[in-house]
Amino acid sequence: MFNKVLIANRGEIALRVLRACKEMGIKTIAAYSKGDTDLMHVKLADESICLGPANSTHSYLSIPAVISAAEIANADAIHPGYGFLFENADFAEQVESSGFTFIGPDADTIRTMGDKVSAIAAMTKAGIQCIPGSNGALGKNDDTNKAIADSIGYPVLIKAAGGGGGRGMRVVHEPSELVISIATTQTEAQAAFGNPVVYMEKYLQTPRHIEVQIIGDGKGNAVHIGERDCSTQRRHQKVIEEAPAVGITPKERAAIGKLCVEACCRINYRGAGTFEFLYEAGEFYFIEMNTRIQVEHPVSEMITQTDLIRAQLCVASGEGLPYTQEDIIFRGHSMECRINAEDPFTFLPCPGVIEAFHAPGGPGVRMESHIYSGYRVPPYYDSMIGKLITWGDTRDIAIARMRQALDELVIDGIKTNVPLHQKLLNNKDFLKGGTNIHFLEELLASEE
Ligand code: MV4
Repeated sequence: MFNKVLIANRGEIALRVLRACKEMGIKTIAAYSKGDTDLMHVKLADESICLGPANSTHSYLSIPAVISAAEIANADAIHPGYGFLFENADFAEQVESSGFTFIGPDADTIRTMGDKVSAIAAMTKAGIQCIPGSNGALGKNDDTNKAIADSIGYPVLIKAAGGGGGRGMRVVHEPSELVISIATTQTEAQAAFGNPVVYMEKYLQTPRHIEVQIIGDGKGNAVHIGERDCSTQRRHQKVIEEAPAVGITPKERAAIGKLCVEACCRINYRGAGTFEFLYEAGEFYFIEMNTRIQVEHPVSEMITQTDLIRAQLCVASGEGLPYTQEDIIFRGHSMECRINAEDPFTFLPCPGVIEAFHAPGGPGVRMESHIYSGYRVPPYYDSMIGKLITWGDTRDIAIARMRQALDELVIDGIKTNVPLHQKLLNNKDFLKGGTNIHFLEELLASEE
């Protein structure tokens, strides 16, 4: 196992990684920015190194700054968390070539999955169902592209190979719009990602977003930790996630999980990862793979009694997977509310000083947050200040615990989205479960 790990991130995930390291007897180095000197994990870490100014371009996003910090502190490995340099293949490569272990997949895997066209090709080859589409980059021939769209059937979606997470997409409703839509998406993709390549898929109108958590050892072994439903989102920002997904039977779970595990084994996947699917009419369609630990990993941990950060450290150090598939037993239901420092109506960020903080408690309640009374939420970064996670034997119990936990939670001094969560937890469609990716935006629009 590692002696010392550098945590190249901030906020709740930095604290989460620090906790796992401490528990395992691993020394920690907090690499932080000048805007983050008051972070909880900076105080708790064995050592801390300032990366640079608050502006993340010159701190959390600076590859030389992070690698120099690892050298100065004599780290064995670097944990990227999520966000910042997490899915940057060049970073992973430079970490390894500088003699440190990157806690995540190898650079080639990150590169393959970062390009959505090559990701879809790899997954199709591995036997995973993708959305009917162009099966590759679109060429310059308008007639060929029209023929592809005709055979798929309208509406179709033009997506940028360099996109992902909702960036660089355009729906096309009829043939007359196709050629111009392809050209516009190419131009935007070149500007946004430096890559003009686009591809085409059938546009699914009311899917759910269901993703499968996996972890592989890089030696051809992998396990799945079940699925999560992340459909409750606004502008591609997830708001509530849960596991398991309502309506997915143990048989379906085992089947989609097995496919993902087989795909991981085939590509010798190392580390934690997520297969993202759109789920419509009882079918899973692969859209993207995330090569990182995700914000919503706790709901999977809660229903399986696993620790995914510990597992990441185990596979990265070469110790191997801490469990086999038979060890993963699904029990109960878990839900996560992302707590953001933002106006609950306008969604504008609301940084500032937290005058009082009180965390909820009780059975099946887990607060993942770095905030404390007196902490100033800086204006430079993401507005997520924590996650409230509950578990119960049933979904109803997880929800009842979440309602109570949200009532107990005190965050004074700044605005948060807690009222939005409280509204969702009293919405009859949400309570029924199985709402699609448009549910929250439609709900908000209906109230205007
Ligand atoms: C789609 C789609 C419908 N049909 N692909 C958006 C983010 C990126 N991960 C993929 N996305 C979508 N791809 C086809 N063929 C609808 C979305 C989509 C979406 C997906 C997941 C979660 C939220 C979403 C919100 C809007 C659109």
